[in-house]
Amino acid sequence: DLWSYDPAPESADYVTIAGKYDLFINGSFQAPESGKYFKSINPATEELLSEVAEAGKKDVDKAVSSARKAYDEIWSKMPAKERGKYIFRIARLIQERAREFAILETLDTGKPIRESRDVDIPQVIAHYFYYAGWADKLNYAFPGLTPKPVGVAGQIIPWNFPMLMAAWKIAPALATGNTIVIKPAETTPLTAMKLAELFKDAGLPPGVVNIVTGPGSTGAEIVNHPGIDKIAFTGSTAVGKSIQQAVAGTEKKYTLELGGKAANIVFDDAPIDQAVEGIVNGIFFNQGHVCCAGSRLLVQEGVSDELIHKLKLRMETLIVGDPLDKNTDIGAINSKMQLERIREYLSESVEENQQIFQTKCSLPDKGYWCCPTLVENVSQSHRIVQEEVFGPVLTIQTFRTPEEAVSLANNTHYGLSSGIWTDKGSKIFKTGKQIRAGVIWANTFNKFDPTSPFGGFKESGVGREGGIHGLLPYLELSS
Ligand code: TXE
Repeated sequence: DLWSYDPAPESADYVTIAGKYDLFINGSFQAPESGKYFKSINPATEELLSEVAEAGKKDVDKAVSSARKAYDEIWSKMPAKERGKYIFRIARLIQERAREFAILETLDTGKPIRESRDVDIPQVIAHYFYYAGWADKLNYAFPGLTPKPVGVAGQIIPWNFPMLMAAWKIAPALATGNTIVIKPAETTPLTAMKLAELFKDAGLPPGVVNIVTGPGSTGAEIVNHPGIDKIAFTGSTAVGKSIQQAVAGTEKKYTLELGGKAANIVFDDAPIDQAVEGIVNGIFFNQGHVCCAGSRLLVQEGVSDELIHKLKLRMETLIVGDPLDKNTDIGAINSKMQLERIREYLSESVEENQQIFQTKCSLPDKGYWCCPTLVENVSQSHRIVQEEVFGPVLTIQTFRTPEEAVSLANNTHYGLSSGIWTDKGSKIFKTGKQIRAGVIWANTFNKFDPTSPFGGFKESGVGREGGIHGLLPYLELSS
C-alpha cells in the first residue's frame, strides 16, 4: 500500500525538538535580521516546545529574492519530470518519518495523536504523491493550451492542520513549476521547520521553498511584497478580506480558503446511529478547529428527540484529554486566545437563555480545554448560529420540510460544506443541488481526498484547492 507507514507512535522519544528555529531561506537556516524569536508552546501542557524566528520585512525580502532566483535559474527551467521526482522524494521522506511528524503535530497543535497519525500525516503524504504525479502531465490536464507557472507564490497557512495545509499549498505549487515563500501560523510552526530539514535531505534546490515564521505582520509583508505573483491564504474571513483589498489593483493572483458554518442536515428517514457518528465526527474532529466542521445540526422534527438523546449519550463517551494518548477523542484547544473566543460565544449563549449541554469531562490542570458542547434553543439570527466558533460546539435547530432545511442551511454568509443524512438517494441529489456550498457530503462527513477540489462559495473563499482544480491557481494558460 503506497500510503502506508508503521503506525502507532509509542512514545514521544522520537521527537527531537530543537531549542531554536531560524528562518529557512535559500536552502539554509538563517537568523532573523531583528534577532527576535517567539515561543511555541504545547497547548495541552503550556510547556515551551521551541523558540522560533520572527521574520520581518528584510527577511521576507530575502526569501522572495531567493524564491525568484530559484524560479528564474532552476525550477521553471527544470524538465517537469525532474520536478515530479523531487516531490515524490519529499512524499517518501515524510512517509519514513511519519511517526515523528505525527507526534510533533500533536504536541504543537493539541490534536489527538490518533488524528495526526491516521488522518493528517497520511493525507499529507497522499497530497505530495498525488501532485508529484501531475508534474509531467500538465499538458494532458489542459489539452491544446500551454500551462505556465505563475512565478513566486506567497502562501499563508493556519494552525488547525499545519502540515496538511502546507501540503495543500506546497505540492501543487511545486508540481506546476512555481517557487514558494510560505508562512506557518505563529502557534504551530514546528512541523514546517522539520519539513525544511526534510527539504534539505531531499536535495531540493535552494530557494525553491522558503519558510518564514512570524505573526500576522509577517504574513502582511508577504501579501504586500511586489515580488510575489500569487497569494494562497487559508485563515480567517477577516484577514482574507484584508488580503483581497491589499491585492486589488496589483498584478497578484490570489486564492482564499476562509471560514465556514456548515449545516449537517438529518432527515427523518436517516439511519440515526450512523448519523450520530457523522455528527460527532463533523463537529468534534480536531476539537472543531475545522473550516468545514458540521457546526449546525439541522434535524427533522420527527426524529429530533431520538437523535438528540442518542447524540448526548454518545458525547458522554468522548474522552477529552492528553493528545498523546491513543484513546483520546478530543485534544487541547490550540491556543489561549482561541479558547477565549469559544468561551465568549458560550457566555453570550448563556445571556441569551439558550440551552447549553456540556459533558462533564475531567480535564488536566494545565492547558486549554473545552468539553463537547451542544447549544439548543437557538434561532437563525443568533451569533452562535451565524459565526464560526471554531471549537467543539454544535448548535441544534429543527425543521419540518426539506425546503425549510435548505433555507436554513443557506441562510449564512458562508458556503464551504454541508452534510445530508437520508435513506433516499433522490433526496440527497435534490437537496445537494440546492445547497450553496463547495463540498457536500452524503451519509458521511469530513472525508478528504487529494483528488477532490475543496473551496467555498460566498465568504468562504475564492478558488479551489485539491484535484486538477488545485493546479489552476498556480498556472497561467496560454492558448
Ligand atoms: O486566524 P488568522 P486566527 C478562523 C476561525 C478562528 C478565526 C481566527 O474562525 O476562530 O479564524 O483565527 C496569518 N496578513 N479560522 O486569528 O489571523 C496568521 O499569522 C497576512 C478559520 O488564528 O486569519 C496565520 O498564519 N496574514 C481557518 C494565518 O494568517 C495574516 C483557519 C491565519 O490566521 C494576517 C484558521 C495579515 N494581516 C482560523 N493576519 C480556516 N479557514 O480553516 C494574520 N495572518
